[in-house]
Amino acid sequence: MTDSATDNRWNHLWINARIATMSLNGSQGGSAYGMIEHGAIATQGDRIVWAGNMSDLPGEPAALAEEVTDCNGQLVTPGLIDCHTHLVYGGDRSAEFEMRLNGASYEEIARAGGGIVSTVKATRAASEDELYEHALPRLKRLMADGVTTVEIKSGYGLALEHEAKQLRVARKLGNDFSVSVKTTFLGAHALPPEYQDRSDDYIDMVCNEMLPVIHAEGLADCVDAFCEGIGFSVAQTERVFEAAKKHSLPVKLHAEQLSDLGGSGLAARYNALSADHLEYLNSDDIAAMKASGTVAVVLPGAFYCLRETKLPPIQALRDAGVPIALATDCNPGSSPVVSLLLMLSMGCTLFHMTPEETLAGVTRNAAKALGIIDEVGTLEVGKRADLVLWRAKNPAQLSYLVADLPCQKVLFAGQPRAAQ
Ligand code: DI6
Ligand code: FE
Repeated sequence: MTDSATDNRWNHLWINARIATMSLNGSQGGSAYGMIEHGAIATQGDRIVWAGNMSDLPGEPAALAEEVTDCNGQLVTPGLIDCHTHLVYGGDRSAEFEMRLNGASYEEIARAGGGIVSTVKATRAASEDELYEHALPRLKRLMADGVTTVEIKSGYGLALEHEAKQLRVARKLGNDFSVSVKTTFLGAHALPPEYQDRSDDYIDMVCNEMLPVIHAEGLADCVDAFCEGIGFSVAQTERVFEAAKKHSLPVKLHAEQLSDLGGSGLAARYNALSADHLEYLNSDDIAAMKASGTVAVVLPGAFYCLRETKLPPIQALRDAGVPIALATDCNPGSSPVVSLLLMLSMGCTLFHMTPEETLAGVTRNAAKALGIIDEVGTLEVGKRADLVLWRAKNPAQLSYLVADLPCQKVLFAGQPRAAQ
């Protein structure tokens, strides 16, 4: 027995690991994946306190840490980060999916009360407890893929009471489970039926009535909007960004998903953390995003489900050096997806990203897209100890196997996570 008062050993030491630190791109002159081939990594409390080559360890593992895990040459990565989800919502849209495949048009479905408005109705009708129970299996499914941080947006309430309810559920999920939740206020997601033909009035309400209360209650870490023909204009989005700025909240944007309105350029002007979707992104806005450090978040689940044919400009983003992140966009309409590993596969197959780019897209660059790169996203001393041990040696297996790589162990904030 050791006396814990005098025990200055690390809490946990992982040895004989292939550590994909993700701290540098292979193409930036580091080793691919920031790999340490014969690595060890130590945690103390919720932090990483040592990471390096086995041969540089300052002693025998058993003498260095209370608990030692021998990884037998298997892969360790940062905990995965899903930086764009709409995980908390009511109802589902499977009937609408079926109607569409039986020939109904999107418009007919909308007239019959379907589409995004049907999710708004179901979300408004659901109690906080019901929303929580409904969201829980989706969160657990993400966690089963090694996700340790997830962003959750509002946007299906479209009225203060219901937007706040969605965000409270998101916060509660983060408090109740071994996962970090970042919340985003997306009041400007769609026009609620009671504001039909009065979109400017709705934006006034979002800026002057909803956002101040959401902010005062500490419910939002960030502000987002849907800048699109079927969403809100660039001018309306700018008003939302101005309101966010007044409250010192960072912004991000759904932009260039269905058409090129220049939302990404606006996002860059407001130093947005990210612009997301981007199939129709133009080269001027790519340059603007590079200059402002705005991350490009691509969403292959929505691309796939909508049978989009226009690819996001991955090569141009790559050439410009814009960091690219990858996320599920988990939502009941355009991306009923709850596997982040599936997005790695689709990122490679549909978007022609490399396996290293897709892994960076759900670690380092996803952390940048959430403004938390100083805290997570790479395996470096001082960062929170969120890491995953995989039943694999080669990191390409994360994207090669189609959503089918089991994680062997997950450490969240230094604590081993129980199987969900
Ligand atoms: N873009 C999308 O694809 C989703 N929201 C957004 O801004 C669609 C959401 C839905 O159909 O429920
Ligand atoms: Fe989205």
